[in-house]
Amino acid sequence: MSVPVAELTPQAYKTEEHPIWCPGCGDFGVLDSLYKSLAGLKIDPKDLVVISGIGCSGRTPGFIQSYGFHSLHGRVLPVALGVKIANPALCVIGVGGDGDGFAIGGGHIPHAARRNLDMAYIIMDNSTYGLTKGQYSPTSPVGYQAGSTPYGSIEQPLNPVAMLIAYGATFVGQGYSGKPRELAELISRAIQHKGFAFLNVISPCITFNNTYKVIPQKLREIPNDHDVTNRAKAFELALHTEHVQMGVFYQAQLPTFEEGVNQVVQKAQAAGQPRLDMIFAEFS
Ligand SMILES: Cc1ncc(C[n+]2csc(CCOP(=O)(O)OP(=O)(O)O)c2C)c(N)n1
Ligand code: SF4
Repeated sequence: MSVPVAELTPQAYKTEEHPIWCPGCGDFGVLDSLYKSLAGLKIDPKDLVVISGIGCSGRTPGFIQSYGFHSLHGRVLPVALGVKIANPALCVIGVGGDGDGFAIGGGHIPHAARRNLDMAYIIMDNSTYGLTKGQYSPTSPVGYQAGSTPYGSIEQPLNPVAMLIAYGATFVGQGYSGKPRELAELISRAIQHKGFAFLNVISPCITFNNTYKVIPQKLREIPNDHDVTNRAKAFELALHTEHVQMGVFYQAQLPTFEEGVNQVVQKAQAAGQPRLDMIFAEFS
């Protein structure tokens, strides 16, 4: 059932389920920003699907009044692709951790990005595997100490923003859970973007990787004069990892995957190809 527009306040997107995250977890800030952004855009819960993988951040769909899919570890994007192709009118938002997205799910990101599926994908990046007690993740810094790396991680962290620009995402941004007003604005821009919108959100894990003292000193707004249509400049900016740069690095307009699929269907129908349901009917 549709919700009247006037009733779409941030509160309206809350479910009866209360987040069981540790008090102080950055994911609260991301969730709060999401509520604000959904209310600002007046997205009817019946038109919204929130899809996650597995992890602390993967619990998010349970806290948002919408359709939701808490899928398998690393499988946000294949599920999102199926949902969006089946019903392109839906607003599709993917959420998950840096481990979910860049470790086990890493193979899906380049393809969702280059296909330009029209969805927003939000990584809650705490540089650790929160749910499984703090093992190092693909974005953990060199020297990160935890149960699985007692002498410190020896691996260079990957750079999510630079990767997504290189993969061909048509919207790439970064935010911080501790700046919920700015983050809500970024999320709104990502949702409104027609195409694959990626947001890397630094979201500290207070229990296993407490970066609350470090991150605020590293925050920088992307300068107003940055040209978001210049891909080379966006990539250059993304390489300055000494700072956590907040804002939109890159944005471009390209045909979406759903538009392409629709054109293929029309061409096949014009060529007299049978529809899938007709083929299935032959075997029933
Ligand atoms: C196939 C599979 N392998 C491993 C796991 C165990 N596992 C669950 S969540 C997780 C990592 C969580 O880290 P992240 O994605 O960064 O999310 P966070 O908990 O930090 O939000 C792992 C390894 C699993 N559930 N399924
Ligand atoms: S373990 Fe870390 S990521 Fe998980 S709920 Fe607690 S603070 Fe958040």
